[in-house]
Amino acid sequence: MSLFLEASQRHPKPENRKFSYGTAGFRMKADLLDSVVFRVGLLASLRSQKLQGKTIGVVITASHNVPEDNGVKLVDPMGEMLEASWEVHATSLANAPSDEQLLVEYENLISTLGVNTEITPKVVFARDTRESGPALVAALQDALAATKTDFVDHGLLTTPQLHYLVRCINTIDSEQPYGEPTEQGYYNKLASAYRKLMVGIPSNGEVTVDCANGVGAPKLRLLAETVGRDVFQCSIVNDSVDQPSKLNHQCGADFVKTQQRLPPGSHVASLARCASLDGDADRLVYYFNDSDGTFRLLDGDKIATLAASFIGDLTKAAGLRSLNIGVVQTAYANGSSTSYITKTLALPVVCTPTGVKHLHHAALKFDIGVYFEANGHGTVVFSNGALQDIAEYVPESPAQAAALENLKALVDLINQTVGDALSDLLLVEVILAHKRWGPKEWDGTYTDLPNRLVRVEVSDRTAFMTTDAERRLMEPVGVQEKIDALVGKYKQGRSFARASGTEDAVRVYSEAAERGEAEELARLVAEIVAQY
Ligand code: G16
Repeated sequence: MSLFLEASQRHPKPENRKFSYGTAGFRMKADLLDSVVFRVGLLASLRSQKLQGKTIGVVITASHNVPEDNGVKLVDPMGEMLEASWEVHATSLANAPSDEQLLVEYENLISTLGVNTEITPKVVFARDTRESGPALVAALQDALAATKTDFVDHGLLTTPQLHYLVRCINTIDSEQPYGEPTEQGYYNKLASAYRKLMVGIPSNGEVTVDCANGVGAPKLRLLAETVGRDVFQCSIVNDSVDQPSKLNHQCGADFVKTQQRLPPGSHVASLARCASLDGDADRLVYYFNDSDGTFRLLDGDKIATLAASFIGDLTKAAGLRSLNIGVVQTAYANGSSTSYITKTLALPVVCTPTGVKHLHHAALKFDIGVYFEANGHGTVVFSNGALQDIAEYVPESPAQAAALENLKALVDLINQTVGDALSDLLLVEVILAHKRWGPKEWDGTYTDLPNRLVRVEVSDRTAFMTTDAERRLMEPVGVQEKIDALVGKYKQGRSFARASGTEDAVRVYSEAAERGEAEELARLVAEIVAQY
């Protein structure tokens, strides 16, 4: 074990720091992450051995966060987020105070989890464009070398591309291979599905895509080339990946969603479709300027409703009426979207805590589960039963056959492992083209209640404990009662506060019947929160 200790000594844990595996892995200032990434590498290797040598993924990214931050998360064999029960192991390894204690923790995990250390572990990894990425990759490689892990460095990829690769690698010899395990294989799969869905459908013209100056820019360019300009035209903006300080700065999906305005410097005609990705291209929001110059946001809720209604229509048209479709949202979902789904689309809605890991699992309970966070992170998952029904169904008419072919192509177009901005972009483009809708028609499906999301800095965000899918605070004691008293004063008022799992802050969300009231409610709840 001297190899282990020697390697660990090169990655000392900062003193007096407590790390925890949050909404999307570990995320913080990049200069605090070296030991954490090293230890995540150790856990990735153990997880692979525990799962009989299946390939585990590691992504080094801080997604929507500021350029100085970075993060690391693990990807399970089917391309899903790390199983929740292993998050505590990640946290305990990350917090072992010394190299010797780290070794003790590591060996404890081997024995308590019954890990067979004879198995050669396999790990693949990738990173986003942050300046701190290469040094953190070196820390990860150190751990993988110390544990004699077979690994492949995939360099720069979007987070969902790495999820895709992990699933492809682990299913290559199975009955349901997910695809070719290469980056080009990813583009080919999406492009071929998109082209099938666009046969005979006039293209909707150009979409402008703000890539947050992140990894999504070069990857979208490659995807667009593979799809072909005859069916997919996009204008890529905010693509300065060579200037790391510009990442997510005044642009990107998080900026547009929270500021509810165009990225400064945008020059787009009214009613032109615009979209923004985030720093690792796992979130997507759409928006446009109305003819009177008003900014209109088409966020994750609008993408979910668009996808759910289209898939619902398609399954019916194909004759697959028995497939149950459901939508999964979080507390951030606009109240109008939830009413629209339940009343107009007549589909069930489930609410989970924030974090794709929670939504994904809830979505798997439906035959077809559509899950999106309002911030634009989401996808659609098809159960094995649904996939089988779609594969085996014998259409009874040419119309059913055509709908069935489209449904099959849709299954391939959607990255079912995790929310994927590039795949979701093509999905939205296909649906709008099929419906012959511009952004205004899409926006007109329902009207969002005015809302506001505020970030509040507090001395200790861990003091904020929630219940009821994060809609109510249990601690600090008494805060929820104060929020309730305020909310009661506003027509259609709703507000909640929860600690962020990716930033050192508490988020406050509010909505109300009038814009001014939603703003005021958010400000007053933020004032309450800031006192703690
Ligand atoms: C991550 C998670 C999302 C979550 C977001 C914000 O997104 O993957 O599920 O909505 O963080 O989480 P929180 O409010 O806890 O900070 P991303 O795009 O940053 O990876």
